[in-house]
Order: sequence, then structure tokens, then C-alpha cells
Amino acid sequence: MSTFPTDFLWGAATAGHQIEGNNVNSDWWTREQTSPGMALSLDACDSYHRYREDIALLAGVGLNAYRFSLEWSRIEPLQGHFSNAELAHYRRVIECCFEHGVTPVVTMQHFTAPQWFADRGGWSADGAAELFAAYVDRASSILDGVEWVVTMNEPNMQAAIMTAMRRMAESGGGWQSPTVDDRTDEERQRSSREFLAYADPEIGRMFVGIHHAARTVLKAKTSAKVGWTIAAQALTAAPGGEQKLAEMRYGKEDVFWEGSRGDDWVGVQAYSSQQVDAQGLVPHPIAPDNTLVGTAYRPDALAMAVRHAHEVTRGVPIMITENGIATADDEQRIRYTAEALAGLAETMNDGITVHGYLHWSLLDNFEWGHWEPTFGLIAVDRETFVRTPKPSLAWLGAVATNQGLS
Ligand code: IFM
Repeated sequence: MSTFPTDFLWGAATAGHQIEGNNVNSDWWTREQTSPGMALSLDACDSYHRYREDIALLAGVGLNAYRFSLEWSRIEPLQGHFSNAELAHYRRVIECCFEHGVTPVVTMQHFTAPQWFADRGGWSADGAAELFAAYVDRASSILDGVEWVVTMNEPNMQAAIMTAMRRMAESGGGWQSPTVDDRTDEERQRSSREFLAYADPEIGRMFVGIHHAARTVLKAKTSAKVGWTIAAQALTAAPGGEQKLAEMRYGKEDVFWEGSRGDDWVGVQAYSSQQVDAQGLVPHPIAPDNTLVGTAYRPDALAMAVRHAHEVTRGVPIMITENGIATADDEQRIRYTAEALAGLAETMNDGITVHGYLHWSLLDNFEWGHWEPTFGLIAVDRETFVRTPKPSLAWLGAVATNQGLS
């Protein structure tokens, strides 16, 4: 039996652009229209209108936490012009959580930015940190009673995307989704050594500065515990790959874990594990239980990631803000999650502080240019928006209710 503390947060996570629909002022909306082969988010899961149903389903099985993001492009559709109506909308989402006894975990920025921000050069343009801090300042007005706030989601993936885009621009190529793309398995295997494997540490340091500026605002304006969430890759060295591993992991991860020192907490997001040899990332071996995004079935990645985060952050308290599997087989999802949680319990038994577990994702949603990878505890009919809970939702609710796994 693995048991968890009585005040442990149990829940699921989503992100605005992946579930809300019609985020027409976001840079991703534009990217979808301009990238050949990319699926469109369009209405997504229509959670912008159906968030009450989503939160009620989560609470109904005994889960007590919901992570969601605010869409900067809705709140500030034009530079310096803030929408009070959108702020009121997100306040209603927060209130809805409270009404259901659900702890909201609010992300200020999850991959998307307003198109005007992208047009002026994005994160690396002069003044980006100040503009983000101004948005965070305005949005903090709706965070009364919110205990957990994330400044940015996976800045390390955003840094890898920026690094990859720079390289592609240099070689005349175009955009590809951060998690999946239209290449064949063989093509993906061949190029996976390069694709989003690297992040320039300078870009990482830039994001650390942006995070700290946003953190300062949030600490001044709210009583929330503030952190950011990092995509952990649970990398290991193949024989001869030790030096390459250290080099790759620094730019892609460790600069961000280091940047969370001094935060109230850090979000660990882990899905799979991968080896690094002297040339770089070793492609995931092809196996029957590989996920719908081509990664290896590695529930042990979560505990590996937690231990690494604990070491590099020097003990910043952790929350699992994402963990899950892209699969059409819900029994595989339950098996994966049970194994991941058993490993997580071991890390906590070893003295690592973990405040909660938020599964990715509550809903099958828009996986950044693709709809096929289904990560959800709840299926969504994209024509009618009818929600159909999968057995894994009730299963995770029972784990929460029992505060552990047998
Ligand atoms: O869907 C994404 C999410 O937006 C960020 N973390 C990884 C998830 C699965 O790929």
C-alpha cells in the first residue's frame, strides 16, 4: 500500500488553448492557420463555456484540485488594453472551483502569447519581461484566495522551440509541433536526435529573469505560493554519453531547475525517459506499448524526474503538475498512473516534499496541432462536446479518496 498525506492535492490539469476554443488573438491560433498539415484548435473542447461541467466531473469522483491556465491573449488582446470581461470570466472559473471544494492551481502562461506580443518579437524582444509582468500584475487582481500560482508552463520547452526555430530559420525550414508531427516513425527516429532536443542556456537564463519578474509581482500582489512548471525528461546516459547528457540537460532542464531556487514550489512534469549517447538523444526504442506520441512506456520517469528536480533545486517543494500518457487504451493509462504513483510514494518516503499530483489531462484535448494523442481522463465529442468519463477518472478519484494505492 502506498499512502499519501491527508492534505495531498489530487487532481488533473488542462491549459487554455488546448480546451477553451476560439482563442483568436493568440499566436498559436495564427500558427495553426499558417502551418501546413497542422490541425486547427477551432472550438477545442468548448471549455470556455463548459468549465462548470468539467470542474463538476473532476470533483464528482473525489478529486480536489484543478490546474488550468489563463489566456493572456484573451485578457490583453491588444497591447495595454485589458478585458475586464475576460478577467471576470476567469474569476468565475476560480469561484467554481471553490464552490466544488476544489483547489485551483492557476497557470499564468501555458505556451501561448498574444499575437501582438509575437509580432513584436516574442520573449526575446526588448521589454518582453516588463510586458509579461504588466499582464501578470493585472491578472493578479482575480487571484484572491488562490493558493498555488504558476508563472509559466514548461519554459524549457518554449526555450527548445525557440532554439529549434532559430535553427530552422537558418536552414530555411518551417514550424513543427513540439510533441508530435506528421513524419513517419522512421523519419522521426532519424531526426529525433535533433528535434527539440536542445535549448540554448542563454534563452533559459532569459526565461529565469522573466519568471523572477513575474514572481515579484505575484508575491507583492497576492498571498499565493508561486512557482513554475518544468518539462522533465528523465534522461539517462548510455555508455559513453555522460558528458553529452550533462551538456544537453543543462540547457534543456537544469538552468530552469536552478532558476526555481527561492520559489515556494516547483512543478514537475514527466511522461517518459530517454537515453543520451555521445551523439545526443537515443531514439525511443520501437515497442508495442509505446505511446501515441511515439515515446516509451516509462512510468518510472516520474520518480526519476522528482529525484533530479529535488537535487538540482536543492530541495524546493514539488508538485506534480503533469503526468500522464497518450493512449487509446484506458487500462494502460490506469496501469501507467498506478506505477508512476507507486514510484512517487517512494520518493516521498525518502523525504522529498511533494504537495500534490495533477494528472495530464482532465480532457482529451488539442495536442498542439494534433487531436489524435488522447491524454484525457474524459473523452470529448468534438461535434457535440459531450463529455464521457473514462474508467481512469473514477479510478484516480478512488485513489484520492483512499489517499493511496493498494
Ligand atoms: O499537452 C502538453 C502540455 O501542454 C504540456 N506538457 C506536455 C503535454 C503533453 O504533450
